[in-house]
Amino acid sequence: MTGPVQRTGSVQRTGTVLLTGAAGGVGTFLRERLPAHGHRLVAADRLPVPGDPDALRFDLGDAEAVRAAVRGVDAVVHLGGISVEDGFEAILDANIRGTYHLYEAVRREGVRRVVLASSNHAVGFHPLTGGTPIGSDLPPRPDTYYGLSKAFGENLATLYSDKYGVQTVSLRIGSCFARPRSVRMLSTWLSPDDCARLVHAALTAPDVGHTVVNGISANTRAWWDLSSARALGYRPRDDAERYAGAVLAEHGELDPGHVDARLIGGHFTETEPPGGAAG
Ligand code: NAI
Ligand code: 15L
Repeated sequence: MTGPVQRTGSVQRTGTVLLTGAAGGVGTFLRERLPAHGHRLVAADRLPVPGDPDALRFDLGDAEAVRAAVRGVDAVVHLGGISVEDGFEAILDANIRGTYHLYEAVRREGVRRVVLASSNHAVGFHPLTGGTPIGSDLPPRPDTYYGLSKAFGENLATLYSDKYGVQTVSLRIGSCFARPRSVRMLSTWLSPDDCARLVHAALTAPDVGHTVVNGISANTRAWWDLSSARALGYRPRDDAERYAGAVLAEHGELDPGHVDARLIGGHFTETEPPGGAAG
């Protein structure tokens, strides 16, 4: 292939896509949905991937295994790593070294496109702006070592784009679960179907360089501006509001002084790593 996109009839195909973190929550949503968007997946995780005996199994700390996994693929969707706060050493190994190994492998094997799972926690200490939509151009302000590792991933993507021409779309994902679990998630929810739409847009948009986009559904209570994601072709169809009655009946409205109503990262800003920083 000469670029990340091939057109076959009305379906845009990106060829073979390596999906790291395929055994996890988002990985499972995408394994179920991306093939319908025209993508052929190779699943990978350090754990067995349920229902996929052909999935690759390796730790992102193993640079040679990572390189072998990307050999011959057309793009990578990189979800693998620790997805919540943890001790610094654990985050360093899985998220920082692991993402470095991924980019080195991609560069050396000539893979042109990465879709990188970043997070709202890369910018979690920014205040909520009370009505003004928050763009995807916020500078890093991590709320945890986890968020710091996501800011690292975004910076690494910029370096590999500028220096080596590896293209990346970094997704600052809000909360991707089957349904919103809290009042905060009425704003931050990314539905599984919209997640697949967003990843498809990120895989197929031309000439992205390194583009950072916010990743949520078309939520009535959204804080985030989706214009950069829409510019890639993302058209969200879901809205967390359909769950608002049930969520509010369970949790009640947020007090304006609650951290989930004041800061992008919400309660992550008050989260300590288990066992202390070196845990
Ligand atoms: P998850 O924790 O369910 O899945 C992560 C997967 O990565 C797991 O299957 C795990 O086995 C694998 N993994 C962890 N360390 C690894 C290593 N060293 N080597 C190989 N595989 C390893 O997380 P989830 O929710 O599916 O999130 C996927 C990605 O999206 C993560 O990078 C997460 O940080 C990011 N994200 C998720 C959000 C969400 O709401 N689910 C929000 C923002 C970002
Ligand atoms: C994340 O980055 C986490 O991976 C996920 O578990 C959620 O906590 C999400 O952010 C969120 O902010 O709701």
